[in-house]
Amino acid sequence: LRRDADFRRALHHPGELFCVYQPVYRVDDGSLSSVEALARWRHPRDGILLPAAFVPMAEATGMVAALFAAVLEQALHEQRTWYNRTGGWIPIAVNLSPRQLDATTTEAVLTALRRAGTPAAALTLELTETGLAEPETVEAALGPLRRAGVKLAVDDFGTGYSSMARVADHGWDIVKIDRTFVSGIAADPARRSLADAMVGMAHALGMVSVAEGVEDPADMAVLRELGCEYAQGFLLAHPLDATEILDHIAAAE
Ligand code: G
Ligand code: G
Ligand code: NA
Ligand code: MN
Repeated sequence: LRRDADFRRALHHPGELFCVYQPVYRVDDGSLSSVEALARWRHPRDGILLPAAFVPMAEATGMVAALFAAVLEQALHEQRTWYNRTGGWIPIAVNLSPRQLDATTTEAVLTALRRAGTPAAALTLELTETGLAEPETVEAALGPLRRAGVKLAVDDFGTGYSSMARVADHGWDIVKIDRTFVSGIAADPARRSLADAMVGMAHALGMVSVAEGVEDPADMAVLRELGCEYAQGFLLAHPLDATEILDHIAAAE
């Protein structure tokens, strides 16, 4: 309970809640493709906290939409800074909680894009596969955003209980293959077959795939053979702060 009073206060303290950005790369040529915004909380006493230490509490106490709004605003602001420096929009992904699939979120996203002057296609929303449980709810909240051009990604694919067909029905764009299905694919033929099937299903349904949690160069080589388009993971880059992302972009130019 102390945590949730602290969090309520943090929502009004610029700087306590901030984002780090983990790059996503193209598998074929290794170029930067996009970045994912990951929330962090610089707690005044306890130091920097990871989402596991505050997202469930924010969900349980009705503060997850406010967290999302804070993350989205900062992410779009940084993205604008990168645009001003490079002249290109770097697509940015923001995580959504299944607890905020409502009209407030729909409006918050449309308003934030309009205010920031960001093209809708430069924003991706990530929702974990377990968040897809109620198709009508997902469609009502996210359908208008998809039609406006926002990209939708199913996160941690393979860990939930929704089928690929359901993802396809929603017209989602991106499947992020959970790291438990990526790690060890070079060493284990059964795991490789599973990853191959997941990438193949994504393609058959008109989606692209992102492998999460890539830590091993041998696994990366297999992803290339499987035709997985994008990869993210500690082998390629850890989450970086906004300034480091800019250096990263500059170095790639
Ligand atoms: O780096 P990491 O510990 O940040 O992320 C852990 C998990 O927290 C990931 O599953 C990620 O999707 C989730 N997460 C990160 N940032 C946010 C956020 O702003 N909102 C929500 N709902 N989840 C987030
Ligand atoms: O579910 P979400 O995928 O968005 O989770 C992102 C989380 O995974 C973050 O906590 C991030 O720090 C972590 N992460 C990113 N890349 C790797 C990796 O290569 N290995 C491991 N173990 N974790 C990773
Ligand atoms: Na995510
Ligand atoms: Mn994920």
